[in-house]
Amino acid sequence: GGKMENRIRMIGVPLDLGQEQRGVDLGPGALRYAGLSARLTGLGYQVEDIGNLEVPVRDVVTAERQQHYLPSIGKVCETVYQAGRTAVAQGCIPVFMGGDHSLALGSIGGVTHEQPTAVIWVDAHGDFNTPETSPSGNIHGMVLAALLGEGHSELVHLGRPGPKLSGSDVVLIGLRELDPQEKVRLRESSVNVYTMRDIDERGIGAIAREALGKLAHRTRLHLSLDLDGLDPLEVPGVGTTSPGGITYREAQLLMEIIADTKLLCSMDIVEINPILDHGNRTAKIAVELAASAFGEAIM
Ligand code: 4U7
Ligand code: MN
Ligand code: MN
Ligand code: MN
Repeated sequence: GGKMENRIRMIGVPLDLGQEQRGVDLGPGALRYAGLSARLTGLGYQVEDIGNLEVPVRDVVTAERQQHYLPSIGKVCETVYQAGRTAVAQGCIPVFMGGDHSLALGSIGGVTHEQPTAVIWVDAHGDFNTPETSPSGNIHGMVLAALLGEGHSELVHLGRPGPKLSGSDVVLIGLRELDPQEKVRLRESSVNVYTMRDIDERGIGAIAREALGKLAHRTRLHLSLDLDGLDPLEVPGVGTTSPGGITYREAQLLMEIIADTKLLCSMDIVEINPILDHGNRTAKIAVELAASAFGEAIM
């Protein structure tokens, strides 16, 4: 591990079952249309797009609605897990194109199968609810908790038994909307948290460097980019908008500082909702950010 591989494998996961709004299942198409593959190829990577993994259409699995689609999300994430595990075993960098954030149960599970991996989780939300603390019951708000071993056992033991991460392997950046009990849980955890207040006070450059310092015990890095971490004024095409987010420029600097480490081994691009977007702007910005994270520099 450690050195950045030269092959990128794009994996579409048109999963919208982790939340209630229609449209996030169109994310992979929006990212392709915005030119993700060509941009990464232009950086010198060998890029392979393996298409979309099979995801049941929500209208077909209506019987699971009361369970918030837990069985189907579990099944999809098993396939995501295997795709991630395989990509890493074959020396590829998997880029998971969501879809909602629940796919990260599979992606992060899979990429940590052989070797531990640190995670930078960019988000307005903590995604740290359990079924007991969640006000919505939506799985996309429970993903990080499940990866750390708490919540639905179908999710906690997905792919391989037990937790996939420890709190100290994770940094959350961009938080500004936590549910009351989620906040308590997060405070009591060992997860490293940088809220919007931290970014406002200290600047994203300082935060990015400190965040990477907290993860220096690992030689592999996964970036889980929930586009709602950015400000909805700049990135309107997301389901759960929260005002006052990371600006485009701040996000660029964060990506560039991540690229400098050369440790980025896998990435999720999630929560893009093209139906709520204006002219595919959100996917275009996501492509710009992915290019920076994988080493594109201005000069
Ligand atoms: B996302 C929420 F209640 N906390 O649990 C919940 F506010 O992956 C939102 O970050 C979760 O977009 C958002 O449903 C999950 C809610
Ligand atoms: Mn979010
Ligand atoms: Mn999220
Ligand atoms: Mn969201």
